[in-house]
Amino acid sequence: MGILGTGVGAARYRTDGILFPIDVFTPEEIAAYRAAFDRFEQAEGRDRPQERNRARHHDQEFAWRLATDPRLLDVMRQLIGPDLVILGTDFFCKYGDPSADKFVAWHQDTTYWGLEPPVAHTAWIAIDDSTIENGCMRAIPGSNHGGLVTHGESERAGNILSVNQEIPDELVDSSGAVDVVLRAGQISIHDGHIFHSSNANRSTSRRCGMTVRFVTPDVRMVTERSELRPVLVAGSGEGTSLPLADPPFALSA
Ligand SMILES: O=C(O)CCC(=O)C(=O)O
Repeated sequence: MGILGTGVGAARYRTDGILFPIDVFTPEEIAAYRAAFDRFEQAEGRDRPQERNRARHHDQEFAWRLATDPRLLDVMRQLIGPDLVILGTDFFCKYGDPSADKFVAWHQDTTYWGLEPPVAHTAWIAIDDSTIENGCMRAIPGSNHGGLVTHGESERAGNILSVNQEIPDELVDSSGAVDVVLRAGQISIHDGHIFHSSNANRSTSRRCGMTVRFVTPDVRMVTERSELRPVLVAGSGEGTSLPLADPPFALSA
């Protein structure tokens, strides 16, 4: 039956565009992954993983193991089908410094990803606890059904999105927004069309998550994105036009 149980989770995901919290990693497992991430962050500096580095699952085994954990792939299969390609991974970290105003503006993921159709799904893995105080993700359930909207540029300093994009205020009704609170080791899944954001970290501790961007092999990349090296992690990629890379490490059984 899989980690999501009956089909209720998949039906809710289709309606809401977001599903959480889903228990995937045990406290011991995520503590080991956090230690690996801490070493990576220390070696590379805080900003490197922060800079939307989309391919570190290709050279960091801990990131590959997180992204391709069989339980996570099982969740994704239940939501989007048997054939799964990882398009990229990112780290979203906000540090516990009350003076740091880093936030994520309201946006839809697939606006600028150059995909046709623009359909992708993200697993957000909580490396640290993600709480209202430390700036957990927020999302507006159901906002995934209105198509992609034109984004503008944020006028507020501190938006950590790659091109400072933001959905104009008049298009965002945040009255129905939910706080995607997760314990370390839990994950959420969101649709690439859902309106989502996150507030600044007002706590004294780090809030870090790793995102894993999934597509199905029928999706095409219509914009050249050399930093993305899609990799097939489940099922068949037959007939795909995606420039599939070899898996950097073996998949877990
Ligand atoms: O981690 C965050 O605060 C935002 C994440 C996000 O925007 C995304 O996963 O697309």
